[in-house]
Order: sequence, then structure tokens, then C-alpha cells
Amino acid sequence: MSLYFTIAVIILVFVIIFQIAKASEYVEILKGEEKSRKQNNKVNGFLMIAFLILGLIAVYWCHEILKDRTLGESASVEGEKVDSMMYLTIVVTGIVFFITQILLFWFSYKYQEKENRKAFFLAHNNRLEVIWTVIPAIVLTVLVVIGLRNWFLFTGEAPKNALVVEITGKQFNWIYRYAGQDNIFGKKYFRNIDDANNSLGLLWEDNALINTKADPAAIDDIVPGGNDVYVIKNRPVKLIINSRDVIHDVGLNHFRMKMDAVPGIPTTLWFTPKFTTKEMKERENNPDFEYEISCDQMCGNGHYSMKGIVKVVTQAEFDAWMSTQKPSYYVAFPDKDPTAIPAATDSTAVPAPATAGVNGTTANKSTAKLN
Ligand SMILES: [Cu+2]
Repeated sequence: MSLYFTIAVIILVFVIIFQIAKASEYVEILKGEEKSRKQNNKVNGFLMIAFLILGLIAVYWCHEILKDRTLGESASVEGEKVDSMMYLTIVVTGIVFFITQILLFWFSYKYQEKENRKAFFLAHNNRLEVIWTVIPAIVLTVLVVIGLRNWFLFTGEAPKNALVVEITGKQFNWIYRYAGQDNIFGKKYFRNIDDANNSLGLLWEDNALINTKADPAAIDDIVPGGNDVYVIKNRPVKLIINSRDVIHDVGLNHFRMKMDAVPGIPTTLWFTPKFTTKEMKERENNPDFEYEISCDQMCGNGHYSMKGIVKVVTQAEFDAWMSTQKPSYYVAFPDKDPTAIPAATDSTAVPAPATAGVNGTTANKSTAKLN
């Protein structure tokens, strides 16, 4: 019903515009075309100036309304470079905006049709063309070079002391992984993915069925689960970004960072958090403040809910948290955990990771029963 109504309104508006145009045509014939054109020119010239002034007031007004709604200071050291690029771009384009807009509307008014004035015909001017080609080319080159230098910094080699965290997007949440004691991320294989206990498909065990060999480095990898990822204040953090299904995007607006999560092609990003979450709660005067990971790529119907939380903590707090985390292999198979308190039966009787099992999961379930 509302569709028909909208169509009817649109048709009506067209009819009205057509009728007004037709009426003004008749008026011109009655008044004499020449005279009415001159009158129109004057009105249009005045409207151009009015539009310029109203437009500039509106620009200022928008600025006043929106300036407090932008994010505050960058929460990462490297993000400051993004902010300075942003300001530089706003200044450069802002100057061009004001000069061109003021000239555009002022000239339309100033050089409106007048009797005894003939338009000056300028066919070609090489010097002018060189100037307006070379200056923007130089300015844009400078902006692009600054951008590329920063891009290569963020996506390049992270400092040696960086904490490395893997983050994998899936429909519709994020999975984090820490390398564990050996500092090496174990290999994974997508056919090993099991949302019940191996959401990343880590190669814990040999699996003849899918012809994969176990990777010992995967045994101590930590997959905390949940929405929170812990990083450390003043210590660079390198994200290795993956996707399990479609293209997602790790959006870290407080840190001014953002990177696509592409299935099959790991991407990386590093930055150094400046303030802990606790400090930010005070700075922002908001007890509920959290650093957010938003998925910045339309990835499906649950896209809106794909929110992660970055907890920036001190090194001591991080160590305390990390000491509570168990490698996900031992979470999935508590009976394999050497640090677990031995049960009444002799725990050494439990075989080490089944190496020849037809299927890792079922092999483990059977050992669990045996135990
Ligand atoms: Cu997503």
C-alpha cells in the first residue's frame, strides 16, 4: 500500500514540476524572453551567494555538533601516525575546499550576465595547466608516500619483543590463539575443525583418514575461548589474522587499526597499546568502557553481533591471567594433561597422543573410556 502511495507522490511531484515549467514558459512569452532571462540571472546570482553563506554556516554547525563524538586520542602509539595523516589530509583538502567553493559561487554571482560586458574567451594556457596539474600531483604524492610508509610499518616486521596473538574470524565470532610455552603456533588443518573442542582444527594427532601428521607445536597452543583477548600495555602486539569462512575484518578503531581477515591468506598487523582498559575507563569517564573489535566487513546475517573485546592489562596482570589458561589440547583431553593431578589409576598407562588412530577424535574418546 505504501509503495503505491510513494509512486503516486513521485508522479504527482513530476506533474507539478512540469506544470510550473510550462507556466513559466507562458510568463516568459508574455513578459518578453529577454527581460525575464535577465531577471532570472539576477535571482540566480543572489541565490548562489545565499547558498554559499548558508553552506559555510552548515559546515561550521556540523563541525560543532560532531566534534565531541569522534574518538578521542589514539590508544596506540602507531595509531598517532594515522591521526596525523588524517589531520594533514583534512587540512590540505579543507584549504582546497574553501578556496574552490568560495570562488565557484562568488564568480557565478560576480560574472553574471551584464549589458556591455563581453565574455573573455580563453582557449588554452599551458602555464595554468602545468600549475594545476603539478601542484596537486606533488601534494597527493606526499600524502600517498606518508600513507605507504605507515602501512609498511604496521604490516611489516613487528618488534622482537612483540606479543603474538592469532585471531581468526568465523561466522559469527572471533577465535584467539596464543602460541604457548614454545612460542610457536602449531599447524592446523581445516578438516580437523570441530566446534566442540578444536575450533581452529589444530593438528594435535596423526590422522590417517585425512592424511595429516601431528604437529608437536600445536600441543601447547592456548585458545582461550570467549570474546576477550588479552594484550599488554606498552608492549607491541602482533596480530596474525585469519578467517575460517568468508572475508571478515579486524576493526580496532581505538587503536586506529584495521585489517581484512581473508580465508587462506593470513594477514598481520602490529601496534603498541598506550593505556590499559582500566586507565581508559577513567580517561573516558566511562566505567563500561571496553576496547572493541568490530567486524568491519559485511560477512553475513550475524555480522552485527561479531564483537570482540581487547583487554589491555599490565604485564603482571597478563602473566596472572595466562597462568590460569590451559593449552586447548588438554582442555579437550584432560586425561592427556601431564600437570593434572593423577587419578587413582596409574596415569602413565594412558598412551601419548594417539599416533596411528584412524580418527583422532574417536581414538581419544576410546582412550578416555579405557582410562
Ligand atoms: Cu565478520
